[in-house]
Amino acid sequence: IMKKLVFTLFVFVLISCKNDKKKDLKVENKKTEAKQPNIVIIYMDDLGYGDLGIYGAKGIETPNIDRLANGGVKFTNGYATSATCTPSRYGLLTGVYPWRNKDAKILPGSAPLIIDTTQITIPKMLKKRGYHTGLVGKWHLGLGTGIVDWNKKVTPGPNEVGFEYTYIMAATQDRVPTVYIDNGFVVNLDKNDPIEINYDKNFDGQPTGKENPELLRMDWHHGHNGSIINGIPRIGYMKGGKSAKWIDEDMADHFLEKAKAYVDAQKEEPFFLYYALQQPHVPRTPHKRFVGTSGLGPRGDVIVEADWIVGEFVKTLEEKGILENTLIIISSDNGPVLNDGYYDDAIEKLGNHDPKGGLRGGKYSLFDAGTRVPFITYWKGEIQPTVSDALVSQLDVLKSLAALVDIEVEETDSENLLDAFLGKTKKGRKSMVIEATTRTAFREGDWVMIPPYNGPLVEKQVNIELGNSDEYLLYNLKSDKSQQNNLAKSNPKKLSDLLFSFEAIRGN
Ligand code: NG6
Ligand code: CA
Repeated sequence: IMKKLVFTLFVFVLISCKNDKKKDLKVENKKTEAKQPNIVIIYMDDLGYGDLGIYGAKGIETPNIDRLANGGVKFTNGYATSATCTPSRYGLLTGVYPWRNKDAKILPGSAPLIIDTTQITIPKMLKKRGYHTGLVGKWHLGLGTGIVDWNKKVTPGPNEVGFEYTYIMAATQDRVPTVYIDNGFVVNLDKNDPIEINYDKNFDGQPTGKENPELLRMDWHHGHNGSIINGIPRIGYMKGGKSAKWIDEDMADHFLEKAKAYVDAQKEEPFFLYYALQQPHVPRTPHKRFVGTSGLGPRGDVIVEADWIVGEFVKTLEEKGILENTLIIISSDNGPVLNDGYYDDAIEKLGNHDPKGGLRGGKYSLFDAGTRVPFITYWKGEIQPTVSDALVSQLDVLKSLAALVDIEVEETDSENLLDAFLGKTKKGRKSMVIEATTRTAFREGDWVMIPPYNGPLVEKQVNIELGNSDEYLLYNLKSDKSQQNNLAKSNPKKLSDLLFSFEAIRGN
């Protein structure tokens, strides 16, 4: 009897263990299923570390983005990979340092695609996990393979590196062609008025900013004296395509409409949307609803406009009942610039606002304001609000999203910082290389080291300190946020430590 009893007990224990395991497995499965939120990256253009209310802006109100930051993680050490647009976007989407790609420099509107179509990208990776992938807004990573015929399907482009739906501007608001491109096709193009683009010389008889100042409603300060479109002189020359040209003031609303429609169209699958806003890049052309809303002139007004756009977009997610199931990441491609080539009162009306948020430098600079940018993650109900000083780079979005949706990706420069992005830890990466116009520097912990570079101390036209110097620069960003005290001489040990780690990555 005893033997029988022990045996029954044994069988009972075995069965209940098995059941428990089954239960665990179920929970596991559920967990993986649940971890497929929609993912939206809202990427601003030239928005400085200090340009949002939540980051200390003065005279610019950004209640909608502030609300997301207050309900999510506001990073104080969040970085773009580069101090200009193309390289930063390359780093964000591929997880690869842009200085590894010699073509990752500010591109003309006619440049070929610089992402290899065999390379891993965020949308490609998410597609493998069943996501639908969309892109609305600024591209600036090149299109085609050399000479683009804008009157035919423009390819390869974003659709060939992972995006299933794309509605873009090719490069920047100040570069031709000034048209929208819908999945490779120029929108509203009249076949009888074909588009021609040239970045070297003008087309006969076409007015330019240089030769026809009487036709301008916005004056150029430097560069930007090519074709005149909507009274604004641009970089490069464009002929034809009259019916396809965008209206600058409507661009924000236009992209918003497309972004909302994209979200609306997504029914079954989770989606990834890369929503790349054009503000506050030049030319700054707020819709008339926003003119004068900041008191800082067009630069402030377009930031207010962008904030409104973000609010409307989030409202759409709310109305569709999917805000709780959407991870939103907001950041900027590089630091701020005031006069980036047009007279638009950005300097005159600045008041006591500091777009750099107390940092040194700006767009184009190796000093911190070049690459340290607003960085916010928000996921209603999932992320507990916090301010995080974790060191995070846009490079890390790729690997972290891979971890979120539970997919293996090949090694890149990206690190899995998912817990930091979800506000669960304040531990970020240990170090990273930063880049500005092909020059590189190195941050490790609170320290940053900038090697010597030839070149002007200040880029006069934009009035920004570039970080060039004939000696090594070493700063402790914790005690010296504005990089005033060069400690290279007084702390040679730190300098050589950083140099050693830097060279190990940079390989020179
Ligand atoms: C520069 C432009 C600047 C801006 C920048 C790209 C001149 C003189 N300056 O060459 O206005 O367009 O390129 O900005 O042309 S970015 O944010 O896309 O990198
Ligand atoms: Ca930019």
